[in-house]
Amino acid sequence: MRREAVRAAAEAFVRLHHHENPAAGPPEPRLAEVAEEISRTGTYRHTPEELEFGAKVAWRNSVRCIGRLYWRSLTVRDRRDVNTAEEIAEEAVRHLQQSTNGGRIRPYVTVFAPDAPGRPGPRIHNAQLVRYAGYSRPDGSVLGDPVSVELTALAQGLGWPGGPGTPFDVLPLVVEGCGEKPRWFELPDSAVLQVPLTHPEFDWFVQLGLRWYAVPAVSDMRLEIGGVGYPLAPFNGWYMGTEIGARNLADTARYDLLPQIARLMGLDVSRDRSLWKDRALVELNVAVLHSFERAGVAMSDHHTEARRFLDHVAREERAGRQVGADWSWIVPPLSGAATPVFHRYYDTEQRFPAFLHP
Ligand code: HEM
Ligand code: NRG
Repeated sequence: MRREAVRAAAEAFVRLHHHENPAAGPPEPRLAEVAEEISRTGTYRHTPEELEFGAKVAWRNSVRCIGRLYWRSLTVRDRRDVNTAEEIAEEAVRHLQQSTNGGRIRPYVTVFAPDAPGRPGPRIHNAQLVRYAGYSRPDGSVLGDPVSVELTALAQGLGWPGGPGTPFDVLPLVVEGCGEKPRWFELPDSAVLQVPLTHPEFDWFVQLGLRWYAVPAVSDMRLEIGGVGYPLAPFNGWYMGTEIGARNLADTARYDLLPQIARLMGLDVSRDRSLWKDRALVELNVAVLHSFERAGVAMSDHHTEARRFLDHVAREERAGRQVGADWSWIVPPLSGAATPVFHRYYDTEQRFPAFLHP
């Protein structure tokens, strides 16, 4: 970012922070301090209060996120002074352990060193802290999660020997410290809570051997606050069931399980009109919600989360703020029109601070 752009973004952010937090006093003294630091160094250091406020507002501004009602409850782990791959991996493990909280998942973000002029911050190459490997086979098929084929090959190229060879092998973290080469780190079992999937009525379901991890922790988005970029700021909340049941396990480009489940249900898979895909989808989603509940792991359903989102929009409007939202991401991939978020349109403007795809 050019110095002029940093200055403008910093000013807008400092003003927003003081506007929403009157206890911080008038913005002028801080504006002068930040302007001086930018002139001298090309960037500036956020106070811990600014970092916490900036991360919360970045969540609040995430137009694709239906879970924003609780944006104030985000816990911000300030790890801006952590730079080496070893320490980053340790902190990522602690992030998972603390946010998992035995199944009572809490929203967390860990913020690592920012990009500075001539000195890019650290990176984790994984899209999420926990994901399953996807091994390409010679016949072109994939063992595991096809979305992870690239990362799996990268880890193997760095010397990762591979997991036990199940469809659900947890990937190692591939960490690139500031100015270091990428290295891999195995996640300890104590950091990866997983839920085996069962169905409340179909006894055969357990034999599919399906499972999913408890905590979605996105690690490939850049946190942008007031002209400062944090390339590594993994965040998590809890899952909405459809993310797993209607996408990860169902998409043809992912685990593609609908044909197998429909056959086990005894449905006619030779005709689209039997609605075998729809019926299998519903039962897979029933299994996901049932299994997480039984395991005591936090998860919401799409009807509840959609209602909460509209509560959030109403609450924000009462506070004088417009909520940006991307309809195609907010509407759940199952029973869209049976949820209230389907039946309206949204302001689509991207506001800052923000989580962005690099
Ligand atoms: C996206 C739910 C917490 C930031 C999403 C999506 C869902 C969701 C369903 C769409 C995902 C997809 O279709 O692939 C939730 C729930 C939460 C939660 C139930 C529970 C607390 C958070 C937190 C943050 C966050 C804590 C950040 C601090 C985002 C962002 C995206 C997103 C940036 C877009 C991801 C992308 O572009 O790939 N969320 N979320 N969410 N959420 Fe949330
Ligand atoms: N759909 C992805 C996860 C994306 C983020 N979803 C959340 N975020 N719930 C998947 O793994 O299925 N969160 O921070 O809670």
